Amino acid sequence: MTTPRRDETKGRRWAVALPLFFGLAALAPASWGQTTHEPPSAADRGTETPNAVAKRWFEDAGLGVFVHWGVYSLLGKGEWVMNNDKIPIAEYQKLPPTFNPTKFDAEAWVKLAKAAGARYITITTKHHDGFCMFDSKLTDYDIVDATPYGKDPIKALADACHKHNVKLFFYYSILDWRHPDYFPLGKTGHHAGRAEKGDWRKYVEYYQGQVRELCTNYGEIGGLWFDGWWDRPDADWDLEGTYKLIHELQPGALVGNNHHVAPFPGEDIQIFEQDLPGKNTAGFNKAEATTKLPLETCLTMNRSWGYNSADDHYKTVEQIVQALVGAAGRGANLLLNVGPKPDGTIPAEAVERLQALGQWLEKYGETVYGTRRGPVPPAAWGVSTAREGRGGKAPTVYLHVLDPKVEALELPKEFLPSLATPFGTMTPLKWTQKDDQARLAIPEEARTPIDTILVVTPPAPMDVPVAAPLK
Ligand code: FHN
Repeated sequence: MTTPRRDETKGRRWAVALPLFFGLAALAPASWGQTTHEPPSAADRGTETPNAVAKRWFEDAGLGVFVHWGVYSLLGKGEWVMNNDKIPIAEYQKLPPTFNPTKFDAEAWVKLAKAAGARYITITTKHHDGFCMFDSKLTDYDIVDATPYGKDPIKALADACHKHNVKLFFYYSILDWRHPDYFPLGKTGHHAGRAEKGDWRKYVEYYQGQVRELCTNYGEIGGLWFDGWWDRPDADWDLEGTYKLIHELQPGALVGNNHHVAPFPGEDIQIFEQDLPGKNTAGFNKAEATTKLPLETCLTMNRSWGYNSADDHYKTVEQIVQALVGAAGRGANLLLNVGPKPDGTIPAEAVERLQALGQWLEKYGETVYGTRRGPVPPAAWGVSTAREGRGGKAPTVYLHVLDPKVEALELPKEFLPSLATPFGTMTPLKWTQKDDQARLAIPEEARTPIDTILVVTPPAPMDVPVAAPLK
């Protein structure tokens, strides 16, 4: 999807409007100082490691689509149904022979993700139930060997992603409720009817072997997204070895682990679940947001990850856009989840929302893609994002006012003198200075539903304490 660029209008704004307001002093070139991962200079780009390139790509990406899909989808009660309904392995194993997602269309999924404005897809290759949605030579408990479908949807998705220039990340649960060597058991999976024995080393070998398969059989991938560590936080998972393997096999692949604690060595992104970085309303995120790694918030579109036929608690488009913008203002991508049906189609409610999000991004994408969190910390009124000016030009700050009732913003006086205009207009808004604060008035006619975006080019870079915990 192409994002409209503002560079031409921005140039005009500077050339025509600015001297009228503040004089040429405001044109002082700036090196934008408040991002954690500053874009490298053109000279440095050639020497960047694939890992650094991938991290920068990730930070620029803004939005991903998360897909929770497995044999649990057949029961329409979410991906935890085996554990929640205390279904023993012997019963649960009756699901794969009835799983035949004939309507699965990898190309349609990728096109939908693109239409939503997503730059990547993260899909469950194995969830906690242990069933593999990819062709694994290390087990028969996979979609190719154990279902009438008999094909590898991950391969089809990888091909479609490559074709349409969308990156593909693999969710992989290291927690496994079925594998006989996942022993001792952790906090969950106690009703699976498993024998009270197993060789943990063998289990680690098994999961690492599958990671090797995922890094070898699907061409270039975006990365691995692990989950389930929290089931056995004290176990020896040999994550170091796992991460090394991934980085060796796929130097441009990023490693994330949804363990809910501060990042471990070898991880390339920090993940937050159901909350924006710095928040913990859902109780998962005990760790503070690091400033050292790119961040990502994963979020359900209703209240379930896997398909849940009874869950109609869908977020509104407004809530989803505000989550995306709220994430961007905290330096994070949004990984927005869908739970496809057992036939391989994506629920209509999710399709509608993805399309609407794409329409919003089509118009306002430049205030999200390629930005970093801005110099104004998240506040009750909204957030700021920022992008470095091209060719040494001053940076651009986007103030996202998410509360339409807000009539004015109190900002640091370092914003003065500057031109502030509502996005897509050349109409300057009025600043007044009061003590140490610059007050920016937002008249009613300048406000737009969902997100009033004000574009400001401050006269000089502003140092903000990015290391401070986010509010
Ligand atoms: O238990 C899983 C859950 O099913 C889902 O996959 C989410 C996605 O972030 N992660 C786990 C809980 O942390």
